Amino acid sequence: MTITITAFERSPDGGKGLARDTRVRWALEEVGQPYAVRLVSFGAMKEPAHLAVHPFGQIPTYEDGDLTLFETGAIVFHIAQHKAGLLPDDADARARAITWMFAALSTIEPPIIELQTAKFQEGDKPWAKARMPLVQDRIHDRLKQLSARLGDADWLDGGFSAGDLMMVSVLLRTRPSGLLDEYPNLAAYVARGEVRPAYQRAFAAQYAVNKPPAG
Ligand code: GTB
Repeated sequence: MTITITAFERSPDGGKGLARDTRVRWALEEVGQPYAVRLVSFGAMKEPAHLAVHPFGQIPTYEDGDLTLFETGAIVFHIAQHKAGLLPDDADARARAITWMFAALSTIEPPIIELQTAKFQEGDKPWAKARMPLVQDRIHDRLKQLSARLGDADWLDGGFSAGDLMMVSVLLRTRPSGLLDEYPNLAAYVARGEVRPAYQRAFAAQYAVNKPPAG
């Protein structure tokens, strides 16, 4: 049975790999699982056929036979649970890696998304400029704490895991803002994730779809 994920027909980021299908592609590449991609337009995402797969009309989704999943946390966790390579065998280490997945999604990602919302959806509001430092401070608080925890380690808890895959994916979203450059160990951590062959393959696959038209 072929595993099929969904992705933007054309990502607004022009191939920077910031849309969330990249983290699912990366997980599939890490475990050596081939997959197919169904591209969906913004319009099609809100149509009944896609809403039946994703109740919120978003990408990515994951289909494997009768199993349909949405939410990247659930998808990456499912892949990591069923294929070797993303979670340690030791039960405690496994639980800690899963904890980092949750930390990435529920503690680090929200303020990062808030910054993007403040810039792109609320940037023209009269209060936008005054609010921006607050939004940036909330990201700095979290990045400072994460940077202190990572220290000079390569990965968050021993070897590379699904926790790192998710954390690097989330941190990558700060790149356009330049915020990450203020934390050299986090910037190096993200770079270590990006040079992994599995990430490179995932990035190349989404870039092939989303790269800006030539000329
Ligand atoms: N919590 C869900 C998950 O983790 O799966 C969030 C899914 C989600 O936000 N999907 C976005 C989507 O489908 C795409 S990734 N949006 C369309 C909609 O809601 O109508 C978010 C995203 C979009 C674009 C960029 N970009 O251009 O840089 C980056 C990230």
